[in-house]
Amino acid sequence: MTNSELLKNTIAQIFANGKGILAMDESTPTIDKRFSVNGIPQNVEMRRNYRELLATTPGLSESIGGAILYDETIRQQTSDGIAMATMLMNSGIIPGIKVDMGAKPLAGFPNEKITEGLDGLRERLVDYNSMGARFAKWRAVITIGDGIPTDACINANSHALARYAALCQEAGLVPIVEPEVLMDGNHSRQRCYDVTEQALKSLFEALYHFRVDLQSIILKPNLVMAGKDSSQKDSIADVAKATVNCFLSSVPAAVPAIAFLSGGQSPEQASQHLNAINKNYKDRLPWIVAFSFARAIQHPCLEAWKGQEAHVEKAQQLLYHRAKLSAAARRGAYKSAMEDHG
Ligand code: 5MM
Repeated sequence: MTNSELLKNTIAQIFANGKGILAMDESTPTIDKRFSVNGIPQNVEMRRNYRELLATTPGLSESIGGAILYDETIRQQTSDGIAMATMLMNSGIIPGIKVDMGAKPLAGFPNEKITEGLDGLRERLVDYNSMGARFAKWRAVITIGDGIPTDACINANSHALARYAALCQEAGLVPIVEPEVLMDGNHSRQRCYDVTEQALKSLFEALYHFRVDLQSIILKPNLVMAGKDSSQKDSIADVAKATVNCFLSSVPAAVPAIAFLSGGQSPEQASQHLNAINKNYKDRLPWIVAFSFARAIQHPCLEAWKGQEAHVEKAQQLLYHRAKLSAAARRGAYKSAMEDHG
């Protein structure tokens, strides 16, 4: 199999039969913050227990075709001594890995960030490949505020995403490219539309310049919606329409799949929005439109677990259910009545 066939084959497996991606790649500060909110001790063993709970959820592979791991997790084993990536692979879920080193302040540009991690990435990708990872993820963070984002911030992040993606393809790993326009702020839906469109156009220009094969990437973007502190209340139909229009004008049809992040929406909202896009615009979309949710799949599960062994079964049932609903939304078959059967 050529490298290009390998990458396309990985994408086909991840999204086969209406499946999507579970993002379980929170960095240590992020997962510790989520643990702290739920009164869960923040240490390496609890993080391992939680990631084992996620990876061993019975039936998860009915809805999840790929799971993104964090560096600490891919080096850990289940309590039966099986490497976490092998555990996932054995249950029919392709393991992936977050390879960026986080979003850091962009010098000279207050309140803006640049994602770091390109130094030594070629060597790290070889390591991750040998640990079983078949795809990777890099997240750029774009903030909307007074006078921001600047062109400099958007273009610097696009440049980094493109260099990362080229290195991944060279190493035989599918790059997930994630330019996230944050929901934080009181901006309007139109402002989110404009910034998302600019970020996507900048990204695809950079991917072109760095000779990235667009047929072998996965795009992980935000939805187009008003900021979470905005007085504008978006309807589900408004968000679906704005998102589809924005993406049709900025994402080439060569891209095989778009897998949305959830970005702080409630699990129900994330399902409703994805469902409306697939249900109402199916015939106009040249790409698979799926999900790569972290919070919108994990939230009820983490709340139920509370770090206690006695709650593992219930927590896994909730994870299974939320993954099922996300996959239903990918098919445009989600209905709010399904929420009751968790
Ligand atoms: C935007 O975050 C990604 C998707 O998660 P949500 O569906 O909750 O928005 C997520 O994969 C994120 O990139 C990872 O959790 C890593 O984030 P940190 O902040 O830990 O680097």
